[in-house]
Amino acid sequence: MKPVFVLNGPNLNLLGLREPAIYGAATLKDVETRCRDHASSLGLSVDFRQSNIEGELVSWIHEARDKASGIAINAGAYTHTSVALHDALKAADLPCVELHLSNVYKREAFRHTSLIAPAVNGVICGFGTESYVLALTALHSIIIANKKG
Ligand code: CA2
Repeated sequence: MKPVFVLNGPNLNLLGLREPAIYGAATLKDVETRCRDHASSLGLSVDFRQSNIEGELVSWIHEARDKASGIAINAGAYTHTSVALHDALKAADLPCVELHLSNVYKREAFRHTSLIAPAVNGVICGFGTESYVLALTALHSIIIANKKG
């Protein structure tokens, strides 16, 4: 099976290095390891990437159309601003799950709006690193259901 793309947006390279009270102590490398372990327990593989550049994330979503079986995306702050990511996810025509480490609804009002949520199957937020694990489980369920249907 093609890998699941796990895409991470701006500033997530700083995970574990700053603001542990909000985002926890795990580094992005720790998150990647957790994703790889969980994916392999589900029989999936992951292609794990991070970029601070909106256009690079758009290009990776385009790449996923041919090379991935689904997308789990923490688009970081672009979640709240990016029509380009919305359009790319819609065009990807793949199972997609949006995820966030923090509960964005307990935070500033500008984080309460997601421009990408209408372009994905579902949204997971507020569970720290576990949000990635839950997103992979959800993607796996959608992929299996699509195969049966
Ligand atoms: O909770 C999440 O996962 C977010 O996607 C994280 C974004 C934020 O803009 C979203 O509203 C919610 C920010 C990622 C920045 O991560 C940092 C990690 C450590 C230090 C500074 C930033």
